[in-house]
Amino acid sequence: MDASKPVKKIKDAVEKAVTPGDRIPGSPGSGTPSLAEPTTPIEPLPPKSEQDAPETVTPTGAETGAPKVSKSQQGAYLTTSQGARLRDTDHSLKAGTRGPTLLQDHHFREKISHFDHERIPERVVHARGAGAHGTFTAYGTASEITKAGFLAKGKETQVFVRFSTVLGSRGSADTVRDTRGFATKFYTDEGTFDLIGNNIPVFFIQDAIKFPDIIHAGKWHPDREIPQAQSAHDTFWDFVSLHTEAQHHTIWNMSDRGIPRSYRHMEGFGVHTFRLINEAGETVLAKFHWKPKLGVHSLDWEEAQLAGGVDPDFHRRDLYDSIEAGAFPEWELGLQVFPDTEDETFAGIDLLDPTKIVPEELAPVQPVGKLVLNGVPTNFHAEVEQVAFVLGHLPPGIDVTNDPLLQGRLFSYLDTQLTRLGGPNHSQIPINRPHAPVNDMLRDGFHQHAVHGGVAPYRPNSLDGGNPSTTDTGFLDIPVRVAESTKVRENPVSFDDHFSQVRLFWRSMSPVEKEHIIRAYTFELAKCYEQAIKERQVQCLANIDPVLCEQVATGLGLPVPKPTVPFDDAEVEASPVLSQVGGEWPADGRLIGIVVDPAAGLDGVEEVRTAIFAAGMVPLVIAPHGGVVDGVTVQRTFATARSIEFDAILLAGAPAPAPDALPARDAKAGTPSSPAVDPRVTLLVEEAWRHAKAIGAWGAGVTVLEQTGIAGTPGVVAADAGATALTELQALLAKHRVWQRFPATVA
Ligand code: HDE
Repeated sequence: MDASKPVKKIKDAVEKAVTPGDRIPGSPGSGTPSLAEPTTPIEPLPPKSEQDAPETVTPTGAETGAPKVSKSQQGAYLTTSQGARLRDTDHSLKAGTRGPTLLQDHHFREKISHFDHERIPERVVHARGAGAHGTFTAYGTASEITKAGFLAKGKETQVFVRFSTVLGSRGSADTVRDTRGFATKFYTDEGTFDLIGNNIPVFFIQDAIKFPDIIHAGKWHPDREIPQAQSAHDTFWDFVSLHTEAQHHTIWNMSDRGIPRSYRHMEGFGVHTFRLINEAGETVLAKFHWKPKLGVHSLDWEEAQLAGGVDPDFHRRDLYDSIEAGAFPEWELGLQVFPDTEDETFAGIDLLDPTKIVPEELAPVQPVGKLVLNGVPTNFHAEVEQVAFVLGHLPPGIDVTNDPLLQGRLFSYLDTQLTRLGGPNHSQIPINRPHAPVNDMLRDGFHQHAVHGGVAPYRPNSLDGGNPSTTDTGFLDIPVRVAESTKVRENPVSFDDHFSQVRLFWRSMSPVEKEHIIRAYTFELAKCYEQAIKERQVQCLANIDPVLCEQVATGLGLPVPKPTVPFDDAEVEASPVLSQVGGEWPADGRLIGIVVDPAAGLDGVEEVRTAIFAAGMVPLVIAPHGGVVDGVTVQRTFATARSIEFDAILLAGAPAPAPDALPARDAKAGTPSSPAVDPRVTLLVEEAWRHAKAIGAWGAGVTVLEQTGIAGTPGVVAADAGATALTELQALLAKHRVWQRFPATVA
């Protein structure tokens, strides 16, 4: 990261965010006259055709360039959709001031009717999401194995990425326990490449035909449409306990991977094995991985639940705030590469089985390029809602394998857009337009935007000069031999192993991560009503690990069953790279809350803020009330600050209870008490401590540590000066959490 620029941008963004009035002409202190409406007419909008002209590429042409800039709301005069200027848009046309509205009011009808149709169907899965623009730059390291041009050394390609949860509706909370989608559209010169992955490297099912089953089980119950965005209910556990190939994906969901800290802190996986081909016609098999620059980090479960209520947009906000602040999210794209052997296995692992990983210790992930997200959407609907990822969008050099899950997805993604985006011309929507020249012979249909010339959209033709023609440099379906076989509805025998890699995952976890997994299973199953379902899942756990099974069964008050699938310990090794604990990572964009006490003054606070900005992080000052205190702008008040927002807390004072604080109670006496520190500050600190966050204090702030009883515990820093407290806090943040604070009852 460029050392100076992002810091300044972060600072600017924070300053802007705290005084939004400054950005609104006419608001107090903005320096502009107070106006209800703009009075200086600016140039009227250009004709609609020009407003809509694709500045990137035409549906049939090759003009690439800067992304289209919307001109909405910039012209002086309000018009109808047809460009007729309007005198009034606030009153409908009526038969007298007290009379009924007239059907004749065409402006009213256009306005209301368009509004009535503003929504489109949400995605059948992955409905809730957020998207961003960025650039992918290739290292050139993949050029020997694939001829895909966007992977050639130094090549820069524009991308659009959409992150999502799977189960919830569009308005559901970001921080639920779920798989996350990580879909990337590369606008390559050779045609669009959509890499549609998840943050979990395996899937619930091995065959696409079962997708409706797992999704019907995971989504809400059909009678009452509850629960929303949850796997903690009977139908989900009914399915995964009966359908044991789902157990691998399920343990990833129950681990901390199911509740990411942010989209910036997630890995991404293409899941399936793909086949790559180089210029010489040689092929390899490969799996795609995204590795985040900031490491893989998660929320604490209680923190995730609180965030669901306090800030349901937690992940969206983090993505957009970090981009606007200049702390651009970054990932490296990497490949695991395997020889293209006839049996399509590697180290005994069937590469066509999407419920299996290949441990990175056996096949290291080789970096092939870098993704930087540096642009927020201009319009959520136009871009994030209308982006259509389609698995068959492949450039020359990348092809599919016979993975039966992948094969089914090749149908579903194109098909679903017909309903969602209303017809077959969704590739002409600006966000979906390829940046490569398009010269197809697809014609007509709903929402056709192109005015195609010519008379012969067919081949062969002589009337349009025989154009367009095909070329040997085009997309190549790699001529893989398909074994002579009989039509069957069966899986290969190798797909029958449903437990060895679940055991591998469990054994790769650190004690604290195992503890979290135990708690997650216990929580989710305790939310089920059917005893038989709980027992069946506990039986599955017996086939994964005796300690896991025993602890969950105890938590549920159930007997501990014996395994029914034999353990072959020799085959099961750990993959340490799967653990999130250990290692140190950049803390870019982390949020540090600074609690101040205006009554005692803000000594040292400004210096600490400057040092936090300089470290690429974001300080947010928390005070009893808003405004400016001792020259320092307050960003959060005790009423608006909740622990979930902050990665660490610094206490610069010990503020006494403010008048608007809820009365605290002396728990033993049951009577109101008069605490020395505002109870909202105490709650903030207690929650941050419980969620294993770093906490520092200096000066009077140290007394808060004492009063909450956390002084001297791991990850709690009492210092003489703010600078010292911050330095120690930074060292703790690099490890993400103060892991020692979580109880570790399993080895
Ligand atoms: Fe998807 N999936 N999926 N999926 N999927 C969709 O396509 C489907 C699967 C993934 O941000 C849908 O445009 C089937 C695996 C992401 O717009 C739909 C099967 C993986 C997104 C669909 C799978 C994914 C989707 C719904 C089993 C990880 C969000 C809306 C064969 C590798 C894309 C849409 C976005 C979305 C079908 C399994 C990832 C219905 C049939 C495995 C990230 O087409």
